[in-house]
Amino acid sequence: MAQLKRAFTNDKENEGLKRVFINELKDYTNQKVLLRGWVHKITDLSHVVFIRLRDKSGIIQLVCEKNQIKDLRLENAIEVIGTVCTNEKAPGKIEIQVKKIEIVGNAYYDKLPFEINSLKNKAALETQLDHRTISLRRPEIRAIFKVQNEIESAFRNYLKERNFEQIHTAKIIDSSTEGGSEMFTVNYFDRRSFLAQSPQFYKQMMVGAGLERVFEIGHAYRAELHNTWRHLNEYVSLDVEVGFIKDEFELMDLEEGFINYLFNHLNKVCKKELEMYKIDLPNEVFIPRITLEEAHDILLYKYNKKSPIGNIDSEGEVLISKYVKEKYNCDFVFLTKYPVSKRPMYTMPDDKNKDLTKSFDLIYDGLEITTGGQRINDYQMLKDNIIKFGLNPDDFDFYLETFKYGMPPHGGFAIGLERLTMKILKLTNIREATLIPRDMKRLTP
Ligand code: AMO
Repeated sequence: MAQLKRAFTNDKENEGLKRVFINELKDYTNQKVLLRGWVHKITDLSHVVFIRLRDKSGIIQLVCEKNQIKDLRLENAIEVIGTVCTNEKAPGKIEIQVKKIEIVGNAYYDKLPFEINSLKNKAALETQLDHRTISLRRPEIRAIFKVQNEIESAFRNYLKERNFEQIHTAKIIDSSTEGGSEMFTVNYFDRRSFLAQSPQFYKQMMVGAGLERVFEIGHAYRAELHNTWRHLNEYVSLDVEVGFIKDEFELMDLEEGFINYLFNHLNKVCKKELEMYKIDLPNEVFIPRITLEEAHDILLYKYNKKSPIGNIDSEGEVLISKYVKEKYNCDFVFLTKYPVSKRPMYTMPDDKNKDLTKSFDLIYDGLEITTGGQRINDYQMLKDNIIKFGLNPDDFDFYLETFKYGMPPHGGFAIGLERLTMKILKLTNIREATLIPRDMKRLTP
């Protein structure tokens, strides 16, 4: 281990210096440091050359002499030894007086596919995605994934603080969870299997297994024939399932609590990234809850907008968000009580009206980011419902088994990570919030 550490820091070759990240430099004024990163910009003023060095934490100005930068090109990976100096005129008010620069990663390109160091000349999204690792070098693109990373941390921490436990469930599965034909098939030795559309069954089964409160952060696969700004064929699902609940409103409370926790967290740890995108997140959010029927009425009477039976379409999502923003000054709205006919077979019917379910969607700034609800927890009722949906209970033996052994009232929800990221940063295409997007046309990089 000691040997490994030494090799990693390369102390001997680097005058005994440990690598410092750019965002730590303010603690090293007037000291000699070792920096590593990429050449972001070169400004040659003939008597002196300014280089902007970029690492994962930021950008710093290097002051070099001409002979120190021989053969240096944009995006070379370099190691730099120099002294940290304060300079009122330098961006960030500190700069590095360079003693030595060494190229540790050569550049072999003729021309960069697009500019990395300028906010202007933004290449088309498809070009950026074609060259994903190059586009990610742009600080404003990296910022999206810093925010996404922090969403994930907040989700995990919020739930762990509430006695939830993280699970990882199988993605190669035997049968559909959400219904419909939108599944990818996979050859599984001599059988056909599918890629999971959602960890739905497994998260419920884990509640029944005695874990009671679980969450999963994992990929979900949808073979949907939608090539739109809000659909992916592989996305990250933030899934939650809770045992011993009273009703679906408890789940909405839990999700509302998460949104508040998240916004506070992002306001603390992603200040720079939010500023880059000019985003101002409120510290407190009260999310109105309206039934789907009320939403239909509002859309019809206020906007003359007819909705599909048992749902609202994407135009309806935008209009209902507009209404809630004007009336409650809130970017979110829970729509509740979806009809039985529009929800999967595991959804608990409403206590008062058996045509409705104890389910909900969360709409954020014109886009559905969550579906959730209470589930049927009675074995016989679930089995009957599977038959009512025209399915064969034998296909669901593995799922139904848990329900024979005292399944508590339970429910949960799932949030699409990329959709949430996209909406927080007001991006216009879900692919921008996806590190390696998979859509109907894209299977590389
Ligand atoms: P649903 O199918 O509504 O519900 O999915 C939940 C959330 O996942 C995201 N999402 C998608 N994101 C990008 N591209 C897609 N093609 C895509 N499809 C879904 C959305 C959506 O709101 N098992 C239930 C959840 C539950 O009840 O716990 C389910 O998967 O943000």
